[in-house]
Amino acid sequence: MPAIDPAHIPAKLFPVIDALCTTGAEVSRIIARGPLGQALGAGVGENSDGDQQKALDVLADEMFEAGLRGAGVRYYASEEQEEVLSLVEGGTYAVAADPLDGSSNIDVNVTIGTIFSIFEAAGDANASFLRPASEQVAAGYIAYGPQCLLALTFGEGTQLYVLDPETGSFALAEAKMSLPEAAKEFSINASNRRHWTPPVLAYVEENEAGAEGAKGRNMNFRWVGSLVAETHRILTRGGTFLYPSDARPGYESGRLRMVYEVAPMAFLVEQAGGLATDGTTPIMALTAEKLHERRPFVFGSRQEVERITELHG
Ligand code: AFP
Repeated sequence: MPAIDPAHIPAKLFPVIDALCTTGAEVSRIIARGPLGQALGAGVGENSDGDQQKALDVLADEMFEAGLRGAGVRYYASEEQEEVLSLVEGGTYAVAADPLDGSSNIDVNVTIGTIFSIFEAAGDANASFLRPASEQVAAGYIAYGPQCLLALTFGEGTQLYVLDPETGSFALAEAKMSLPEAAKEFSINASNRRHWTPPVLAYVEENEAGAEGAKGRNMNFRWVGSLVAETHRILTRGGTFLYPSDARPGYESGRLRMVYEVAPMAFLVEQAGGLATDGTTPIMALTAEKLHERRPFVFGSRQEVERITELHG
């Protein structure tokens, strides 16, 4: 039995998506065993960007690399690896992934995930990924939460699948996700408030003023620290997410990686009717210049993202 219902997946891409789902289901089983298995949240070193790596970061990376190799993928770019890996000579696709996003949540049983972005392989390894976000042929995330979910786009809407524990296969739950235009919630790491730029501070202050302020309605605040969990909540019931640039050294372009996190999430969000920008410019119009480059990231419900763009002048 395939690891995902093939009905809504382009045939050419099916082996790659099936491999991602097979591996995602295995990762999900490992996560579900938690402390009964290995110490998944144990620190094991640092990646080339200086981020702390947990045991599950490394394990998931190895598992996705092996799965994608088996599916004939040409290039694999991972947030956990410094360079692009050449997997299968002559393969058609190049896959970028954050194999385990939200790793600070591993030990506390909060939703974590895998994010992936697929391009047709180009001339060389780096050129396959350093190109406009609009050239992605597919993108998705797997959320390891109360349910194991897959959100997936091929540029014709965003589909939602659920891993059925009875069959071990991802089954279609929603053929076309639709992100509500208005939002009642916003997400930003508020501990960085003193470092924010004036437009970001202005947006948050508008939300805080709620019904008594210019906005005229109350907004709730949420922050999980796991982009996959945050994106899934916003795709489901609307909201906004901001990881902007701020004044901390090293955060001139925010925290999130263009290739592994920002571009794929932007593709999914826009295909569900939302907007994704770096504060001013649509992410889908941007091109990564370096494999691990960061980008300020603002996405979510259309009206809110438009307001944030307006505040950026
Ligand atoms: P980790 O995987 O290192 O925990 O990073 C998660 C993440 O890339 C993204 O999922 C969160 O939205 C963001 O970082 C959280 O950043 P803060 O630590 O600044 O809250």
